[in-house]
Amino acid sequence: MYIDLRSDTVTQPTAAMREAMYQAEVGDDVYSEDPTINRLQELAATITGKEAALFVPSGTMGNAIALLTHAGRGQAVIVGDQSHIYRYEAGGASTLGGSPMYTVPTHPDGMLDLDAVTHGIADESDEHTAATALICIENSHNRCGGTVIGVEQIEAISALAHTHGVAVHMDGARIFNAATALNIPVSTLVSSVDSLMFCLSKGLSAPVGSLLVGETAFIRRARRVRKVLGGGMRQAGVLAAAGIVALEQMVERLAEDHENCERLAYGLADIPHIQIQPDQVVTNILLFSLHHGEQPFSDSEIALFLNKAREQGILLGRMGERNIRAVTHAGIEAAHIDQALIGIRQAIQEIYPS
Ligand code: TLP
Repeated sequence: MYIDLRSDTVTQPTAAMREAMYQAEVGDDVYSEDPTINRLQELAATITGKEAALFVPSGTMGNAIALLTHAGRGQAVIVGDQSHIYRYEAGGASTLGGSPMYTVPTHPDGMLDLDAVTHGIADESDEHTAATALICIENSHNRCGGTVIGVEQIEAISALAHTHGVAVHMDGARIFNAATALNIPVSTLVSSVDSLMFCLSKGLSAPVGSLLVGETAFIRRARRVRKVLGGGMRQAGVLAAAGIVALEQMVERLAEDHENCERLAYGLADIPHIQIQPDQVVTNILLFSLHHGEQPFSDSEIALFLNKAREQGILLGRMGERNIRAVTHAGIEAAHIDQALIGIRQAIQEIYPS
């Protein structure tokens, strides 16, 4: 059995989820007649403090629907240069929606550079530029290492956007991790954004599914875009049933994942050749890099390390040019972390015996 730290997407549905899926009452969701999906959507809207919600198959589709709904063809979207939307979603908004993406620098905590955003918002009167329709933010921030931005930072972006008649979408794939780290309700954290996508199938352990939330009129338009993308799923209440369990039973335990991630981070900081800032680790994701003296490990050395770690029973992933990512989640206990630390130390020792 591997200790799988590649992602929290590897989590398995719990026994309660499987039972709820088995028992789920279902209907045709394209007619809005699946009672379980309707219940999940109402629950999602309530928890996030938004008017309405839409169940979608994946986080990627949820973000694509949001961008296509907010920004029409030829209208621009401002995204962080480190954002999942820009880096890992195959250019959805531009490919499918004809919206150019303008990138702005991302600070180490995942916050967008506000000056760059201000300059990035197009001057309406200039016919050379595409009008800006949307700004996207991400919380927690994956590629920054699970970092979190707080209410005031989000409000600063929203205020700037709204002054210019621009909407704000939050990629909150792991918004419950962010809210847990800040110890505030999700609804408070997202109150100033126009739309939010969050995932059920990461730390919350559901097998499939994400939700897009926002105003009723926005969600009505988003339903049509979901249809265009083939995301109208008929009797998908079997999936929504697991999502309801995820929201009702799996949020509180996220704090354990954060503790385990911190434990891993401080343990890694003690291992030769590893560079990590353990005090920057606030949720369930950490990044570290490998160095030999002043020299960072080359690509092939990183690949060798990942193979050696695998031989030790530990699965890790790469993120960015030089970083290795570890993600904690349900099923990973403190004892697994201690075992992983021994294995990682051994893997490095095999490459550079001390
Ligand atoms: N992220 C995955 C990979 O794609 C990198 C992971 O293992 O972390 N937003 C954010 C911030 C995400 O981290 C992800 C998934 C998504 C959106 C997309 O969600 P899915 O995988 O459901 O399409």
